[in-house]
This record gives sequence, structure tokens and C-alpha cells, in this order.
Amino acid sequence: MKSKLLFTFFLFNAFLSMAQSVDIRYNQLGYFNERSKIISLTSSSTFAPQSFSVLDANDNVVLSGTSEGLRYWGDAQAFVSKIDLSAITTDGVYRLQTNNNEVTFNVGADIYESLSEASLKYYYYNRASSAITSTHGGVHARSLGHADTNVRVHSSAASPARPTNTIISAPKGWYDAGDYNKYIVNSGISTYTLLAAFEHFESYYQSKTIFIPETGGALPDLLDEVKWNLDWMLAMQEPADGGVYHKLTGLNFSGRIMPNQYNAQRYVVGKSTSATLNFAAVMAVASRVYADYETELPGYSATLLSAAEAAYAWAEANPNQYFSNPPNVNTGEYGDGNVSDEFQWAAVELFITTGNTNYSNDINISSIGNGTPSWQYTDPLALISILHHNTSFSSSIVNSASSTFLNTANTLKNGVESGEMNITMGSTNNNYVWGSNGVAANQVVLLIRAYELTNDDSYLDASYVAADYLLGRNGTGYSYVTGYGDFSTTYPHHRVSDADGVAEPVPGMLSGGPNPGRQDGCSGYYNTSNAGSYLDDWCSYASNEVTINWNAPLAYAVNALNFYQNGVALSTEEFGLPSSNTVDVHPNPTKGEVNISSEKTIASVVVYDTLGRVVDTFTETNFNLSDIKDGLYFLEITHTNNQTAIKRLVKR
Ligand code: G3I
Ligand code: 9MR
Repeated sequence: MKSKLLFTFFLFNAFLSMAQSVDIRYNQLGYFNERSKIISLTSSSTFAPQSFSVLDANDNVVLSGTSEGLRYWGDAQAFVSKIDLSAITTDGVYRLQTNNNEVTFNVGADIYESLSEASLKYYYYNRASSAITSTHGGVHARSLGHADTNVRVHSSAASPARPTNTIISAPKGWYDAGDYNKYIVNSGISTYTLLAAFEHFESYYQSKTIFIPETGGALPDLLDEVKWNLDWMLAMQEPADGGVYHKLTGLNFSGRIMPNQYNAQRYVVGKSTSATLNFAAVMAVASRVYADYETELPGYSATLLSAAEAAYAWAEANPNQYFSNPPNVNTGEYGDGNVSDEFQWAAVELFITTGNTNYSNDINISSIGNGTPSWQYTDPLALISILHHNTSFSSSIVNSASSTFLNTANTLKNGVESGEMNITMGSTNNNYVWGSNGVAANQVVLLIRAYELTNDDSYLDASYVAADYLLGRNGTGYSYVTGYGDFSTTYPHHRVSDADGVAEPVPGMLSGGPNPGRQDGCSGYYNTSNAGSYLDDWCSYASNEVTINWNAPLAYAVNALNFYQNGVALSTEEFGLPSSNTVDVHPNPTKGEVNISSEKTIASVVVYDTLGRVVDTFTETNFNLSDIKDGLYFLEITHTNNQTAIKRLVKR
């Protein structure tokens, strides 16, 4: 009898462990207190709805229920069931228990604070021509690699002014990725994305510090970091004709060594229309951003603009010089046989910066497509810039850009709200490519832009939920960001992280992610599905490399989500004052003009920025803030009876 009982007990346990194949996929950094909190359960076979409980730090059950109906997620060849924990709005550490499984998750307001810094700091770690100091790099300090002051002109790039083997100097810039090469088109979209982040959230980036050697200087840190790459890009333009070299690389990829150990001759290779137009667009954006820093960087903005204009002229004269690797060059190709999108993007940026009709005449709005941007497909960048700088364009251009843009954003939002996995990925074609996590990160950026365009909070909520994908709620359960999450990418195809003798990889790097192409031929992939073709191993350069163009949308997204939520979190308690719904501030968002109405008489209004600094003080109820930076502010409105109300105000 006893042994029969024991047997039943073993059987029961065996059953339990079989049933334990239902995985909990969740955002391993946490969930924002005021936003949706979606958890996904997945298994390769069908499973019954799971009952769940959420326990707080004192083991009190704060929520319980049953997971939603089972759905089949084709991209992962898996079954999924959703748990919605949005009802939990109190900050804290919680445990989610399902039938056979348990995870711990955070709820708070500063969920992305640290990642917002690390995702940007990655660019410092990836600097060419610089030592990484222990002051600024800690355990990841390293010696200088690649001065790049002795670079040869490859025969593919020779010109009358610079024949083959001419020595040029093109220092600085960021290493592209896990390799030590520098490629214009990929640098370009990365630089654009970071500059766009600055343009779109200027007040936030004014004070954002990432502890680089330039911190504390005259420029915001982000602009110092971006300048490191712009300076290199400028050196990639041939002064005699305005054409831009496609890349600066060795003839082959290096071995698994540190940058200072890699001394192979470097070359500038080929000139291409795609690189030259990409350069023109980025330099035009940079010129208008750095124009505000003329005192600090005299002449820099003008230098950037003339580089942009010379590049555009070269591309017009050489409209189809497509790049492919010359026979003896085996580094990344970044080829592109269609440059109509690069033409539109460059014309748009040059027009915004100069107002010159030569550029607007080249814009054909109906030819500009939507979708997710990439190093190869830049139309969506043109749409983003048109919509942010809408006052530079006619209403018919803006309306057309807006409906084209929202078409994509709505598809993405629909994927988040109604798809099997509540993610953007897969909802538009061909998302699971080499660098699919870059696609996912860019899709979060698109949702954020849709929110800014429409003021419709459902886009913002979707962008928070969509970001879960990168941090664990996905087809493998990995947080794809090094150093962040309980189960995160640890062995990226990143030569520095591999060769530096430090066990931990450089933090804050977004891995390439699932890629069913699996071109590296490595064994041990999680599985072979679209969303599962991932391998956390050095071997897997096709799914586990890190790059500047994938980290840029990550940085854009987590910084924006950090910015919005901190605004909410600061709210009234920050000032120890009551809020009020009887006081109305309008318009809100505003371009400058502010009207305040209240049932009682107002004595004064103090305007604070998000760091709590006083920006301005008024005694009137109608005033103008057009001279302050775009961003989030708090108005402390004091009445003559000393009653005070706090109101949020968005300036844009
Ligand atoms: O252009 C075709 C498209 O027409 C077709 O529909 C599609 C089908 O999958 O393929 C497209 O080509 C892909 C191309 O990227 C453009 O998206 C290739 O299959 C794909 O293999 C190629 O991957 C690129 C990879 O280099 C190999 O060339 C990645 O986008 C690119 O991010 C990656 O970049 C490397 C650099 O070369 C070197 N440095 C590291 C970096 C990241 O791994
Ligand atoms: O290490 C290279 C990686 O940085 C590139 O993105 C990738 C692109 O093709 O190529 C990697 O190099 C591999 C090469 O292409 C084939 N042999 C193995 C190399 C990696 O060890």
C-alpha cells in the first residue's frame, strides 16, 4: 500500500514536471506602475488555462485569476496564453505564481533609468581611436585601438586627386558592431536616430549624463558622443568632389582580439550613392542641431551643412553608383541597389535645414513609403522628420506623410493589442531578419512617434508593451540586452566583450536577435522558428552580434519611455503639494501660449522642469513659453487664498 502511494506520488510529480513546460515570458526589467502589464505564457504543446496568483513582498496575494484562452503563435511555433496584471499599480517587487512556475518582477517608475544610460554609454565603449579610461569605463577600460590616421585609398575608391594607396586620415567614429570596421550607411542611420532623439526630447537630453570624458563640458553628453562619429564621417568625404567612401575597413574581419592588437592595414573602400546620400541626410540634420551651439563650436554647423550639400550634388551627378565588395575585400557589404529612399530622405533633411526650394522640388511625397526603417530603407526616416518639422511643409505634404506613417503605426498597435503575443513583431512582413531586435526596437520608436503625432495615449501604451519584447517577453525568454534581466544575452559576438578577459560583456548592448537565416551555421540555436532562431554564443554572428544601428533605437525608445514615465512619477508628491482638477491649463501640449483658468483668483505661477528647477515665474494667467525648450514641465499655481495646484504641461 505504502509503495503504491509512493508510486502515485512519483507519477504525480512526473506529471507536474511535464506540465512545467509552460514558460512565463515577462519583461525582466519590470513594468511601469501606470501602464499595461502583460505576461505571456508559452509552450510548444497545448496547455490548459493556468491559474495564477501575484504575491507582494509580504506574501499577500494582491491579484489572482486564470490565464486567457490559448492561441497559436506561428512565428514561434508555440501556444500562448496571456495574463494581464495591469491592475497592479503600486511600486514593488512581486512574485507571479502559475500552476508550476514562478517569476519575480518589478513594478515602478524608474524601470528604464539605468538602461537609458547604458544604452547610450555603449557608444563610448565602441569608440575607435580612443582608450576607454578606467574612470569612464570601469572594468571595461581598454587601450586605444585604430588611430586611423594612416588609412589607404583602396583602388575601388581611387580618384584623380587621390590615386590608389594615397594615405588619408579618418580617425574617431564608432566601431560598427562586434567587428572593428566603420561603415557609412550604418553609422548614418545610427547617428540620425540619436540626433532625432535629441531633437524630439531636447529638454531631457540637455541634462542627460552618461559619464563620458566630455561630461560637464559645454555640450549635452549625447551631442558630444554623436560628434565623435560625425567627425569621422566628415573625413569620409573626398574634398575634391563631395563623394563619400562607403566604408573604412581592413581587407578581412579580424580574429577574436582586442582593438589595439589588430594592426592590419585599413582602407577607405569604394564611393557609393547610398553612402553619399545617407551622409547628406545625416549632416543636414546635424547642422541644424549643432547650430544651437555656435558659441561652443564655432563654424561646426556650417561645416556640416556644406558637407551635406556637396554630398547631395555628388549623388545627383552619380545617381546609381551601387556598392558591392571588390574581390579582395571581405568585410561587411551594406549593399543597396535602390537609393530612391535615400534620395528622398536627403532632400527632406536638406530642405528642413535650409528651406531651399531646390531640395523641396526633389521631394515626391507619394513615393515615400512607410514600414520600419533600416540601414537599407530610409523612407520612414523622411516621414519622421517631415512630421516633426511639419511647419516647414505644406499641409498636403504633412497630411499625406501623416496618413502613410499612421498606416504602419496602426498595424503595429494592432499587433500589440490583438496579436497572439501582444507584440509588434511579425505584424508587418519579414520582421525576423538579421538584426530582428533592431526591427523590434525601431517599431517601438514608430509607436512613440505616432503618439507624439496624434496625442493618442493608446500608441504610447502600445509602445511600453511592445518594449517588453526586447527584455524577455518573446520567443526565447532571453532579455536581449547585455547585463539587464535575470536571463540575458551573455556571450554576444562582440570582439571586445569576447577578448577582454572580463566575464561580463559590456552592458547595455542589444543583441541582433532571432534570425531564421542562421547564416553562421552554428549549432545549438534555441529552435528553428522565426522567433526562436537565436543562440547566445560567440559563434552566432547572425543572431547574436551587437551593432550601433540596433542600439540606437533601443536607446531612443527606453529614454523616451523613461522620460514620459518620470514625468508622471514626479507628479504632485514631488513637490509635496495637492493636485487639482478644477484648474485648467490649455492648450496642453502647447507650442508656447498658455492660458490658465480657475474658479479662484490666481496669484502666481511657477514653471518647473522635470529636474525641479525653476524655469520661469508669472503673475498673469496668460503667458508665453515659446522661448523654453520642448519637454515636460510642472506648473505650480498659487491662488490668492494660498491654495496651490500642480499641473503638468507639455511643451512641443
Ligand atoms: O535585400 C534582400 C531582400 O531583397 C530580401 O527580400 C531579403 C530576404 O531575407 O534579404 C535581403 O538581404 C538581406 C540584407 O541583410 C538586407 O536586409 C540579407 O538576406 C541579409 O543576410 C543581410 O544581413 C546583413 C548582414 O550584415 C550580412 O550582410 C545585415 O542586414 C547587416 O546588419 C549585417 O551587418 C554586419 C556588417 O556586415 C558587419 N558588421 C556587423 C554587422 C552586423 O552583423
Ligand atoms: O565576425 C564577423 C561579424 O562581425 C560580421 O557581422 C559577419 C558578417 O558577415 O561576419 C563575421 O565574420 C565571420 C565571417 O563572415 C565568416 N567566418 C567566420 C567569421 C566570424 O568568426
